[in-house]
Amino acid sequence: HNVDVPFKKATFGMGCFWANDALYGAQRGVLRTRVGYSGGTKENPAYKSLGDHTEVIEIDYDPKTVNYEELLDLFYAHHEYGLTTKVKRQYMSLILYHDEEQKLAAENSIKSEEQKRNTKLITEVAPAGKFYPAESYHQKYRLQRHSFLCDELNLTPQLLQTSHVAARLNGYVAGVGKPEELEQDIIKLGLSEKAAEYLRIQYKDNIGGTLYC
Ligand code: MHO
Repeated sequence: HNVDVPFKKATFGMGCFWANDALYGAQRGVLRTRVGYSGGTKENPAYKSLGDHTEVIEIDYDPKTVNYEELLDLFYAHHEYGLTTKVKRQYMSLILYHDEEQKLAAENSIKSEEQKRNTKLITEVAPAGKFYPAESYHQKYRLQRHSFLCDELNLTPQLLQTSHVAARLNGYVAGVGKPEELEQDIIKLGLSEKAAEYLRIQYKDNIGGTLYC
């Protein structure tokens, strides 16, 4: 479940976090993901009482394998409600940066996206503050629809937020990721033949489909 390499964090709000958990989980260089609430001031928010927080995904990534700019490209390519129409804070377009380098990259990316699209974006940029993990049933939401896989992996509530293999599989069951990386992961993650076969079928069924609910 664990991959022990140096990592950086990235935090994004881009609509319902179920989709984004799957989107990022199966990307090259993404080690772990978890969804939660951040960007606001309310203490101990919950799904039913978010206050001024936003649904965000927190990504642990290996900067040697994927860079922040690539994660930003995905950010702009996958917004549930688009990038120009204002939505409620729960689903707002939000980049929470973890250092000055990310801040600069985020600000530059907005400028260049605005030029490319010839329109103003609603995306906001702010420093990453306290992150409140969402309730367990929101973590790896797509994967949790497949109890066979969750049982195979012995997933616990803790592992839903920290497991490398859970992050990857949560993407693959939703049809995200490249087929050759799926095959590499099946070997690297040591999946059983039965789990591998199951995963391939889910992946094929969902590839190219919408990630949103
Ligand atoms: N459309 C989903 C959104 C869930 S999400 C975690 C629902 O209404 O349940 O915001």
